[in-house]
Amino acid sequence: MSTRPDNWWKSATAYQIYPRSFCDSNGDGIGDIPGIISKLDYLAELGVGFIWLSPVYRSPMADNGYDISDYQDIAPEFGTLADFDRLLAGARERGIGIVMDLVVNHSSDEHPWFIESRASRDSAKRDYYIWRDPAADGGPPSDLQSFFGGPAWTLDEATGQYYLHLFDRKQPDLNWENPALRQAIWKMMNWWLDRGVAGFRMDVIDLIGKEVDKGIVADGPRLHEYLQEMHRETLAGRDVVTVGEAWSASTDNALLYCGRDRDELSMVFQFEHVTQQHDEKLGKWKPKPFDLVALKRVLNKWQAALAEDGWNSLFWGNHDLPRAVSKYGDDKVYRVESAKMLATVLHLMKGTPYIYQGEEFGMTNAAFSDISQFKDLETLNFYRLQVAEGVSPEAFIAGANENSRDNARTPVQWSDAPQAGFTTGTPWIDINPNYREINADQAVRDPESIFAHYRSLAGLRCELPVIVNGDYRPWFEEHPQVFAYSRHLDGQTLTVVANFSDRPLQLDVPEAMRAEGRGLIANYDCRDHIGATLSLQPYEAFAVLS
Ligand code: ISL
Ligand code: CA
Repeated sequence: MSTRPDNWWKSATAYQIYPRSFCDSNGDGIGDIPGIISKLDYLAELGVGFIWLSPVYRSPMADNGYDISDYQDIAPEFGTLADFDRLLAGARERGIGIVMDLVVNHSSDEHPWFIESRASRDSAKRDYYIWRDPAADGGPPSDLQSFFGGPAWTLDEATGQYYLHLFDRKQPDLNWENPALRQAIWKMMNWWLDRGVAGFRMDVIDLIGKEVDKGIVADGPRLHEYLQEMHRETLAGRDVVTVGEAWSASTDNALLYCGRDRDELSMVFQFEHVTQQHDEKLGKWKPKPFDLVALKRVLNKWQAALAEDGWNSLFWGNHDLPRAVSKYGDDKVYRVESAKMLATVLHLMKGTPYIYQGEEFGMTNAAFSDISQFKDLETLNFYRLQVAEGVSPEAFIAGANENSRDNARTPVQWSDAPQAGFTTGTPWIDINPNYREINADQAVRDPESIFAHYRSLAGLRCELPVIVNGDYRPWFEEHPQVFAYSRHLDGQTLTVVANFSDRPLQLDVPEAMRAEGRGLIANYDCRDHIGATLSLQPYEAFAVLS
């Protein structure tokens, strides 16, 4: 790694792999590590700098690997440690780093730590987890709810205490207040770092400082103390990238995680642009109509907040979110145009862009018709809860087809072959029938494809420092259809203009925004100047360097 430039992850384009749905090498219907290895050339061609690999550890798979029973082994359905080492080596040969998913807010209930912890009240590892006595009436210690629905406490009959699980009952929360637990985590992290991984994406990391007796879950008082200890004990002196998943991160506290003198993380995933679209009561199951002005307000605010210090992560989608083109674009008439527009707008902002598998050729939401097609425990739990409260199954499925996590989890559509070339067997979750038109094979061969567009963007990042380091200035902040901004560095200006709608439009361009120079990228005809007026086609987007 010593040949890499300083802060290599700032000019890199990241790519997320959700292994279960990526590529199946042995016909069992489940994606695996040899499948990933077989696609490394594809990822190199796309221009990926590092892969965020969703969990591949040994796991009972209650939450598809976000429930780990052995942090230092690979799940047999995904392969072996030897396969993993081959993946690391193959990626390294192509200049690609592998970033592991660090899931340490909780483990699986099948982890030996939890098995020992629950064995008796005075077990040596009792305190690795969060146990509390029942309330006076025998019920849960508090009314804290799990993010997956239902109480966050489950009674262990044998020892008569409740354990905390902010997610599924098969995901007991680890007790970060215990120094021995923290030491065990540092040891495990160093083991992976010594093996050669390029860093960590840290699952729900803003929850580790919780003070559960005070009802404080996210952004707890000891969070940053733990992250600094983690840095000291594992990351310091290593040239790695870290990104913390932090739903509670705001522009007020972001620099606590990634400020230059903090010695914590490289960046966080913040979700304000996602949650601002959710209903106050029913959350993501009842999304609000899309509001571009509100979306821009959030993204522009983050660009401003981390302008001088810290670093942004940029993403439209991940394995928990709907498909970008379905959520923010038009996945029917203007699928290609809008997918390219979304990539252009996102990848030319300041920060590290993350592509979620399949996004690079415009995969769409799942459009399931029956609840039996959904596999995600979160969706299935909320279905039960909400239907019991009177929501009709049809209404719930309509919401789930917009926002369920399964939208992102249908298998990657590699080709128009049977099962989309994902598997020779029966896939663990239904493949989107649109794979005959929408697939990687087609996209790689077509010079005008969404894939080609993403590849150009990744190339431009490496070529032009203004994309990586330039200042950010928004334009047309209150315009309901236009997303525009410029970037500035050393006398160069990069201007990005996008029509975020399916209607053509006419714009009067302020003097200071006009530009003349080199057309960098476009999804319609190339443009090398921005004059006093602009007319934009549906979802048109382009960038000019002047
Ligand atoms: O997807 C969500 C938003 O509705 C949350 O329910 C989600 O669980 C949250 O984003 C936290 O996500 C992370 O931790 C979970 C795991 O299920 C997710 O896949 C992971 O990204 C528990 O480990
Ligand atoms: Ca397999």
